[in-house]
Amino acid sequence: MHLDYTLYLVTDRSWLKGRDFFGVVEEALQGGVSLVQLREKEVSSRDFYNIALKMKELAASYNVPLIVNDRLDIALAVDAAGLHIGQEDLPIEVARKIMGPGKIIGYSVSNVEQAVFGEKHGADYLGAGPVYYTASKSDAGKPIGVDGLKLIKESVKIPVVAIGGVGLNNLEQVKKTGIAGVSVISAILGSREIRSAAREFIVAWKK
Ligand code: TZP
Ligand code: MG
Repeated sequence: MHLDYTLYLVTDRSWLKGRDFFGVVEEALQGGVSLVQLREKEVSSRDFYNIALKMKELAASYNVPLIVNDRLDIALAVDAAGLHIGQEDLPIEVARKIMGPGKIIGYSVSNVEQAVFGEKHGADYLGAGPVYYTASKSDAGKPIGVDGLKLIKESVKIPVVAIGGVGLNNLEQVKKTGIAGVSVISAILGSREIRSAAREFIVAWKK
């Protein structure tokens, strides 16, 4: 399955500040987000399932696929396009075996060794970072910088998406590394104008 990684929104409800979750994501979709990852760290399985089902339908109405963070069972239960896993989650080949060949598996990496490992074990794309400092993930680790991102990008053939502190202020530098797209939480969800924030990313990416 081919995915458009240009503007990959990762959800985080702590940025909502009272706004409606689906309303906010819909605005981001209207602004041009090309892929959505549902990332829930503190909900019950039932709630995760219900949210995922609704999010998948919402994204689908904009022709955007849904990727589920970490929870393979939820990804399968709602027939999401794929699953995103990190270094502490299920091994890629185990996830692949259960998900099947038709699903997308994304893998979080911070260095070349992990990137090469991920590609070798069947990941479809890599989320590389944190590129810059981020307040959105407490255990994100030390920023790898644009140089670290470039090394990762050059070490694999599969698409690489930059994550961590990516914003309009640094998009140009990040894009120069040849990556497939950017993965963003706060630069979109922390914005007061969600739709225009997303749109500005798309415009800047196309420049
Ligand atoms: N993984 C690495 S950094 C990060 C995740 C989930 C957080 C990205 O959030 P932001 O707000 O775009 O820096
Ligand atoms: Mg994880």
